Amino acid sequence: MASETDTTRSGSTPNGTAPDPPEPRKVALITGITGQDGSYLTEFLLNKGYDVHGLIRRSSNFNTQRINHIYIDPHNAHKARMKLHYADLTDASSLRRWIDTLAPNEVYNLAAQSHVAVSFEIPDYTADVVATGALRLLEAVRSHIAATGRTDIKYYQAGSSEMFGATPPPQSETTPFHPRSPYAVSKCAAHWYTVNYREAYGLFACNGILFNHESPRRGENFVTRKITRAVGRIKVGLQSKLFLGNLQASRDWGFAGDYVEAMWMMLQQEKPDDYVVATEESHTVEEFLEASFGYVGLNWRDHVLIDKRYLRPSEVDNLKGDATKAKKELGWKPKVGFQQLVKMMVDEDVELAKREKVLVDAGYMDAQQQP
Ligand code: NDP
Ligand code: GDR
Repeated sequence: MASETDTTRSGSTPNGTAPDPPEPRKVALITGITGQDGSYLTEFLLNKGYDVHGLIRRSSNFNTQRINHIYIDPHNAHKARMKLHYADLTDASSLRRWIDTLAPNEVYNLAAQSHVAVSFEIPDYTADVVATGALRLLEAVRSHIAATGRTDIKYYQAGSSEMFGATPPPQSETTPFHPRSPYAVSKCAAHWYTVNYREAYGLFACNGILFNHESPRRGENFVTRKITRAVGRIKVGLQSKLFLGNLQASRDWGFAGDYVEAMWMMLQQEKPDDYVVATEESHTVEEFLEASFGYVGLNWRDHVLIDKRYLRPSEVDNLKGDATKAKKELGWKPKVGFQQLVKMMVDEDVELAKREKVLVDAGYMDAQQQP
């Protein structure tokens, strides 16, 4: 994390002249800061010396678990480099207010109803947050620029490989979109809003078209984490069955920690542009099962059952990115490969399951319950 002393340096230079005033810290504003990517991006930007502001939505439960480790109590606010504010992508006034108040240099729009299957259940809410939400935020940035004359604001839009949908791999920036869910259609709209604000108003706005990226912080109802959570719990005896849907879908799975770096890199370029970010390697859900159960000496076939509830009305069969442009122009490349990702997730989830087991054995938790 950036040192506090950075802004409190004083004194004169060896030749007696007054030192240059310290560079003001860059300010980043992140929507979706409580999500998987928001937490990694926050850590990354704090390490780069940014002040980070995050927009969080009101919840009846605490929703800051992924960033608690970097949160500093407001009573010690002078030490805090990350601050949280209430807003919602469905509330334009809150977005405009925080853009005006915080005057960020970089805006990362990561907030979304990000679950593809759930988007079939709540399609218009998904569109409101994912598509119109992006438009509201772009409009807040545009009107802030119009009111202040600032030229130093950059915008990142969290685009998705789901936009390619039914178009066969390899998928690159020039591959046509063929979205297969309300979520993916909404991401296409957000993509084109971003392009339009770049063309119409000269906004420095980039679309990252990111393929699936996972981590131990991945939401537990995405397939990789659902599997590694089950592996951990089966290994320690808290669970025996795992219900899944389509095992033949193929995804290009990378590590979220690598992918947030690409987001930042896009905003450091001279010109705004759109980039595919991917490992260029694809695996089926079944291969993920083999790798994760096999890693702890289990056979997935003894535990996995198919539940039709997890099949989607229209599926995306095969995603595999071509990240040539990001590699060439950004100098980005993934550091964590498939097997390493699986091991990282399984290791953490076995440890988590062991802690749960202690609570279950002591009678503080039901085996069915998850903390
Ligand atoms: P998560 O689902 O982990 O996080 C989503 C975030 O959005 C959470 O902070 C959530 O808040 C917030 N959010 C949801 N609805 C609203 C709303 N109405 N107003 C404000 N905030 C809201 O997603 P990821 O971190 O995995 O993904 C980040 C972004 O990247 C998303 O836009 C996703 O669609 C996109 N993406 C993700 C990929 C991946 O593989 N992870 C690949 C490609 C794109 P809360 O914590 O309160 O729920
Ligand atoms: P995805 O991720 O839809 O690619 O979207 P998810 O992990 O949900 O599904 C991947 C594949 O696994 C199949 N699958 C199951 N999926 C879930 N969630 N639960 C199951 O039980 C199950 N069984 C099989 C799915 O059918 C699918 O084919 C993610 C999200 O992070 C999006 O926000 C992001 O834009 C894309 O990745 C890129």
